[in-house]
Amino acid sequence: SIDLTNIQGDVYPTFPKKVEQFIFFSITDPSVFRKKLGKFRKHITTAADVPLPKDRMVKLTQYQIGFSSSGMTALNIGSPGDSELIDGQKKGAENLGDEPAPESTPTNFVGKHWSQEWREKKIDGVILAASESSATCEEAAAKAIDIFGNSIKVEIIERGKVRPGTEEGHEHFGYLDGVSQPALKGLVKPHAGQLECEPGVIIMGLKGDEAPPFVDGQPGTPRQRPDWAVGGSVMAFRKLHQRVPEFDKFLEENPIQKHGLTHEEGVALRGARMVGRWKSGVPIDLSPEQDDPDFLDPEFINNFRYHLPEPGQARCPFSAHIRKTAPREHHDKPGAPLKLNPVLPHALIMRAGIPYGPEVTPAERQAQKTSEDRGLLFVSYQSLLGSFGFSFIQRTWANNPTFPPPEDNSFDPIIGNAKGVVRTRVASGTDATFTGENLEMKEDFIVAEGGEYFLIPPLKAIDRISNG
Ligand code: N7H
Repeated sequence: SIDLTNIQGDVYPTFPKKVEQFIFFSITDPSVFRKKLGKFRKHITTAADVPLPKDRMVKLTQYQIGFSSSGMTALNIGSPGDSELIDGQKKGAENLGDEPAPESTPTNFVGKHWSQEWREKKIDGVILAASESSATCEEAAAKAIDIFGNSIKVEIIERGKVRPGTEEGHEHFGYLDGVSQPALKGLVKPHAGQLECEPGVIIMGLKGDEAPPFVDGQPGTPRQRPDWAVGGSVMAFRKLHQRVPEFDKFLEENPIQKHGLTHEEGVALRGARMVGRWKSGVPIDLSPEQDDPDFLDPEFINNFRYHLPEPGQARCPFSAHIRKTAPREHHDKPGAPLKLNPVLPHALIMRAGIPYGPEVTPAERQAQKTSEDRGLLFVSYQSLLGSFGFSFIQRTWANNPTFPPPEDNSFDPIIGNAKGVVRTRVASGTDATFTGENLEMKEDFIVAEGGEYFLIPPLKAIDRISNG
């Protein structure tokens, strides 16, 4: 059986939250820090403490803590075996496709859109404080900082907040987020069609924490983890700036023109075909022509596999964001055998991000140009980054114009990065009526302003670190 008291709670089942602070810190005194961590331990919200979906709106404050590669070194934690975690995201950002700044060199990559603080600050760890209001979250964050006292220096604080009113739960482009999340076998009873994986895909050392090669029906090779790492996970954090007025302008200028569609309907359909879902969350694979609220039901909303009635892209483009990042079951031709199926259940991530920044202002809407910083504080959890977690999905799927087969010329129109090398990204298939389509996107709608990878240790390892 799985010891839920040993797993931090934003990893699984993820924190219910309206407001969240990410407190990025450096460790100034490791031995004092260890003692303070021992005090903080009782405040950490474990998987056993997080309320289940039916009463997720209860008022509570939740905490989680993690360490970057430099923090792991400062505390002598040892390595759980993840080279991308050890290298850190600054070094890995080039491979994620971030555009290089002019001062970037072959040995020192600098992301063009990375903010000054994310370029320069030394980040050893992160404390997550999540709550139901800004006031309680500020209080919770201050309390955590107070517990660690002078043993840490707060380097960066990122503040996330759900969007207001009926936009709650929607990211800044307007699409409902958090609709599809993998059900961990043995822990979660899946809804119809919900993607499932072994818990070890997300949590280290559990069943399914395996290395390739993956052969259909055969288990992979179990990864060798040190005992202390069992129950841990890796958090990928990315501050992703979203250019909302520019995204809206692009849709306005590129409505799908089909007989019987008004301009607004053509705009909505183009956006839905770029994402793979309507703004409501309804998948276009189930409802390709219009946003149909009948599908807004947990037993329908994820019950699709992209191959009915046939596996082409008439219903959902191969390039759609959700099809690029989670191809579900994949056939490339009618009647052809399933492709990728040994890999897909290993390439799932738990997503736990939250929007940041203000609503689009009337002035920005009028100018069709962003002047305020807003976007998504993207968070994902996986047992290993490169194969087959966040960076694998970003690098080899979203940024790869030839994925999924037989795709041959499409970035993920939402998050696909082209390193600034290709100025105009293209996506095909977003207009089902036009087979030779190459939709040109002359600018990126999302750019990374910073980020880091963190080990989220199991509670037993927190005890070991604090006593060490
Ligand atoms: Fe994505 N968006 O608004 O367009 N994402 N995403 N994402 N995303 C999803 O199914 C979005 C990002 C995944 O199981 C939805 O919960 C935005 C990164 C995966 O069917 C929407 C940003 C990566 C899924 C968005 C962003 C992913 C997914 C549909 C950044 C990984 C599940 C709602 C600002 C590298 C797919 C839902 C599945 C869903 C959007 C980032 C991956 C609306 C705005 C960086 C695996």
